[in-house]
Amino acid sequence: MSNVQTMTDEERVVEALYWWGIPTFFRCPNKTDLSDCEIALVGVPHSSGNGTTERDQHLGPRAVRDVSAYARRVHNEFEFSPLDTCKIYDLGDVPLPEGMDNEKCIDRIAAFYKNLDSRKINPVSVGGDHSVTGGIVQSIAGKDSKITGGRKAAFLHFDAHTDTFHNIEHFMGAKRSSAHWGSYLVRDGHIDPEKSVQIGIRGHTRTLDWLKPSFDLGYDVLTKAEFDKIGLNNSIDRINKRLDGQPIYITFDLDVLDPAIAPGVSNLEPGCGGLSVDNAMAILRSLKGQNVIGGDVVCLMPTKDYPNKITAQVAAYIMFEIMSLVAWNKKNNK
Ligand SMILES: [Mn+2]
Repeated sequence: MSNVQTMTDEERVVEALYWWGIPTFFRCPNKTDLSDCEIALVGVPHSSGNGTTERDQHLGPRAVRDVSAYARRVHNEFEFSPLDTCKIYDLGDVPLPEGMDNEKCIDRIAAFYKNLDSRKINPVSVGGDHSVTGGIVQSIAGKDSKITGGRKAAFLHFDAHTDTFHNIEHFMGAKRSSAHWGSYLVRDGHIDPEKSVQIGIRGHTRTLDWLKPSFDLGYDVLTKAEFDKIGLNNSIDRINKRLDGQPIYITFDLDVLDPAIAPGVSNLEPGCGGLSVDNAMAILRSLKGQNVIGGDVVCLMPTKDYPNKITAQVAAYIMFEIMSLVAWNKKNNK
């Protein structure tokens, strides 16, 4: 039931009830046949890449499926429906039978997305901890990628944290961990840091040189403090100049948002305010028309969410924005 134009009145009524029916992302058909799929919605229920938190991030995809059933279907600002514009399916979750072995899980994730890349199906995913981005992007960007045509991708990386550790070998045993992906994807040739921006970085850190690994790699780091200083419009200009014309992958750690609106995340930074939803949405929407190839929303912690599931709901709407950018790109930039 994906086309609002052809629904019966009865279908329209029950569809607006989030608890009605079998939960898939945005009520998209759950398919395993990829033959006509253009955009894949994928759950990556993975937690063992982030050793410092309770490991409940694997519950993220299920939580977003639950609430996304009543999420909006049209993009009012773009004046279109991504769900009626592209063939968008919920492909289910990446199977991760060795769940507590991070390295094996990253290999499983990479294999799953390599299959999508070989068919040029653009993925929009929900984690899972942030290590999932490493598994995804190593398969869809860089010299062997069909989706980027062999090019490196540019990151628009929303986060309170840089995730560019390379001065320590592992993170509580996980090597390609939630703290390492931003580094090894650059070193392995999948991401061009000179065209990428990390936005919203903040927190009470342990050292004064906390941004150095990102700068050493070549990223532009637009901290939350700097964002506040230069303002939304200047930030959007800076991001768009940097990313213009690149194959763009959006990775969105929910902890970039203020804890008041996204309390159910794995690594809270409550000591200083995060981005507002409006500012995050405005930055995302500024990429309309750019070559957005996919994205992910990560670090949702449903067991720490409020009973009204506010963080899961915010996650669903961020996912909808990314899906809309990819759908717009597919239809208008051929
Ligand atoms: Mn983070």
